[in-house]
Amino acid sequence: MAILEILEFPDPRLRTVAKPVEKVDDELRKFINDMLETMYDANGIGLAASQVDVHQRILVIDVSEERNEPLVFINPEITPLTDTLDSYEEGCLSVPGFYETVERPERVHVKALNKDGEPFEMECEGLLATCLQHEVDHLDGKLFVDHISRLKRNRIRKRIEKQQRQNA
Ligand code: GNR
Ligand code: NI
Repeated sequence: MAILEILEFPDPRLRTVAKPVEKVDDELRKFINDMLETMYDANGIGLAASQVDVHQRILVIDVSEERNEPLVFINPEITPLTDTLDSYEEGCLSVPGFYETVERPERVHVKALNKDGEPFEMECEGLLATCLQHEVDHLDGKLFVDHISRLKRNRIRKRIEKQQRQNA
């Protein structure tokens, strides 16, 4: 197991559109275990492969209290189930320290492969639906800050760039 480095906004690599996984094998499962370890270590409720600079359509989520219900989605396809939007104060491990309200469909259907490469489908709502859409955005090279005003986004970018300069 290994803890992977998480890319931070405005790193252009976060804008890469991830490619579908072609084969679910032991090597991929090892990477998925590293993603889960990285997500738990960072206290995140989700992580997309894009955030660790692997541009394949893989994401992991755990929205349980006890942090013992890992969900793995490979090649996820989501469809909104309602026009009703839900607002959540979103954060992102790639935009550390910033939280903004984002509206997204409150219920979605998802079809994906599990870690054994088997297809499954489920309906999601609440925080799970929000997190899933946030992670699929990452696979498409999008970040939650793309859903807020340009003014707010630029302000966040400048503050993170300043922090990165101080850490360098
Ligand atoms: O840990 C995370 N919390 C969170 C809170 C509200 C909406 C989405 C998220 S996902 C985020 C982890 C992350 O950056 N995943 O890409
Ligand atoms: Ni994120």
